[in-house]
Amino acid sequence: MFNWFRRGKEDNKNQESSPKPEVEVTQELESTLPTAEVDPELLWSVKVLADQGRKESEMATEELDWLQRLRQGLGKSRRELANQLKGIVGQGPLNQKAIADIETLLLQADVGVEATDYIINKLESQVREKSLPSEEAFDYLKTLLCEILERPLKYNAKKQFAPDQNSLNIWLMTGVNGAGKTTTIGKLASLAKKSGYNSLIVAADTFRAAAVQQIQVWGERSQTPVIANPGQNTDPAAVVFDGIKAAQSKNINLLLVDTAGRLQNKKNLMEELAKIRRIIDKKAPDAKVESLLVLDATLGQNGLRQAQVFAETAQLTGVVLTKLDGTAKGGVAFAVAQQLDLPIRFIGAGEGIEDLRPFSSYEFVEALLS
Ligand SMILES: Nc1nc2c(ncn2[C@@H]2O[C@H](COP(=O)(O)OP(=O)(O)O)[C@@H](O)[C@H]2O)c(=O)[nH]1
Ligand SMILES: [Mg+2]
Repeated sequence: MFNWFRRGKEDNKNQESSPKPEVEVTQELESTLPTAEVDPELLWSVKVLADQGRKESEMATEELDWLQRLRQGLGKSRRELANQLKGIVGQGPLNQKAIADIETLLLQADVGVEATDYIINKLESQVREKSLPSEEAFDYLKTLLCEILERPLKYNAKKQFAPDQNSLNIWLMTGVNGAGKTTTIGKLASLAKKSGYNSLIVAADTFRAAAVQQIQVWGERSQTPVIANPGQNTDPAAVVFDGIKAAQSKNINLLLVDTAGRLQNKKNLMEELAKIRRIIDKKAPDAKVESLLVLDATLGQNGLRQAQVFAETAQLTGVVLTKLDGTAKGGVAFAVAQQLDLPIRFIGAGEGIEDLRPFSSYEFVEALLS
């Protein structure tokens, strides 16, 4: 079965921001295979999982594949950020000039003013206390970046993000058109199925007939039933109502709700979301509701500005960051955590059904900076 839940030591250590002690597991792998045959990307993936306390025997191929894809996907961001950072930090113990250069670099990488200020202040006070040799400085920087990503979790009850097995979970996907809501629902449905959940998709983006067809295709791909209303421009809240009724009668764990994202008609959109929310609160008062903002990473800070509209009205509980493959704006993840104060729950790095995974700040920072 697919491992949605993160196991072992990471369950306890997940929220600690300091990098985990390194385990010599990679040597184990190296010793079993001739060096020439070991793919460095695979070795990196094994090491990232091992550093989180995972045993090699517990590592699923899917996870190792995903980590490699994540690292490749973040390649552009890494080349922009990591290589230059290493260049600056590698010049010797951190000094004022280096810190100023780091600041410029972080701002260029869409990390955002607030998150950058936080990092720079921390670096400055650390340097005032003691000398920070290159390697130590780089590790400290990684720790700070993890800290930023994990901070929204401190007052956000659920640290491990998976559907509650004992109740109905309703996950609303919100966000502007083109952000990747429908695609994310398809990927989530597939992940849920592999993890043993019973899920149902609700086609509540009823504005365009094509949107309903698109989600039906994802329903077929993920072998997940789709509740939709025939006809165009029907009431999205009514479809959600049908979805809740179906979920309650069919013992469904997870209801994935696709919604419309027309920002041009902001008032209607927000009223629509509010109405969906009222139906849920009334018809499924015991359900665990998550309102996830789907955000296109390629838009960087601009996407964040659009998202403010949803943050104001959609009672958001988390973020799904999509399209991390092939963008140099991976740094926006830090701006999301810092500015929206929301935990990132999943990341998408590709258009395929397998290209979505639960978010791990440690893995993200490693993939971005190693
Ligand atoms: N490269 C890439 N494309 C994505 C990703 N997620 C979604 N897309 C593409 O983005 C486009 C818009 O996605 P869609 O799910 O229709 O967005 P929606 O309007 O928010 O429902 C589609 O062409 C998707 O294939 C991703 O993680 N990576
Ligand atoms: Mg859509």
